[in-house]
Amino acid sequence: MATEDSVIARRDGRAGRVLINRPKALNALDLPMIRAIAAALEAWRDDPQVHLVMIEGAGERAFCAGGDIRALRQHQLEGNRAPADAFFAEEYALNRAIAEYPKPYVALIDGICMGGGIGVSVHAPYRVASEHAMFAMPETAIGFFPDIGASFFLPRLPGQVGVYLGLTGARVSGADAVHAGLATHFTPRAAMPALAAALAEEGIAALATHAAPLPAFGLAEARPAIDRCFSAATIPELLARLATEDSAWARETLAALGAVSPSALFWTLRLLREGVDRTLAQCLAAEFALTRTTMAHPDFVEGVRAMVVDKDRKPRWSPARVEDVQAATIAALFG
Ligand code: QUE
Repeated sequence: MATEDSVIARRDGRAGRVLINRPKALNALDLPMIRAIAAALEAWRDDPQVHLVMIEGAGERAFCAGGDIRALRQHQLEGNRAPADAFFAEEYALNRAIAEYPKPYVALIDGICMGGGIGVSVHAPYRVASEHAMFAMPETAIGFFPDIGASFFLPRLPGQVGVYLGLTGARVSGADAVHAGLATHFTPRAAMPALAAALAEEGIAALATHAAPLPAFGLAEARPAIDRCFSAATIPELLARLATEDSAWARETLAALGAVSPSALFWTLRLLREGVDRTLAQCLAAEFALTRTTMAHPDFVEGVRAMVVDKDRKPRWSPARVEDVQAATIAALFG
């Protein structure tokens, strides 16, 4: 059955190994895949032969590019809420199970890691990124919001870096992911198979012996401006602060924020600020509630159309301008 092949779970020495195996779809997660990963973790929880868990993506391009958002858009268009409820409930339960897993869990990230891919890695204690890793939380570009526990982990990254990443969808290299706190170790692609073999043979101690020197933080120069601008209380204030910065980074960042859903900027900033005082479980519950209201906003269907379905990259947001987003409309989405 295809759903069995899309996740391969096997024991290798001291390790339980999960391979996310849908490389043609950049290993994007659907509900059967989420169930298969959850089932493997459950089976290994009390298996004395399994001392740690490893998770990898098949192929050279992606660890995991997110969720099967195209199918969720189609169900939304048909007025069928049940598939999204099931998908997000089980995806977020898996995110939490990973955070609370009683054995070491190591994600080997050697390619694209976005959205749901971050969800099956960032909550674990060990996230190894290669020079081919590319991290992003790009959901504002599809009229959605950074979910999978992002309202817990983004506000806990250094300064305002997480808020910057969550609003802009900016891409982060493997080395920068370590500096930013999304990853914990930097290991080149060429050393990944040896690391996996050593983890299977020796256990978690092998992590320390396969690291490479970490390149400098690509965002170091922008860090003061990130903290100055992304600490703003509102989106208009944030944009006004960026406009006073005279740098290529500020101009690129304004352009990035100008392309995503204006409404998504508002609901994402509110969600991320509220996450500061919440537990992971509380964040996931708030995110689940927000999936129901934001998916019914026209920007979700339009954003997925423009970025994932038609790929014209020309979404027609409603409203189209930040100035026209109504505070009451955003507040209503939070119930
Ligand atoms: C923004 C996003 C996503 C995206 C593109 C964006 C996203 C997502 C996918 C995606 C990737 C691979 C697939 C697929 C969907 O693309 O969240 O079906 O095979 O899951 O610009 O947030």
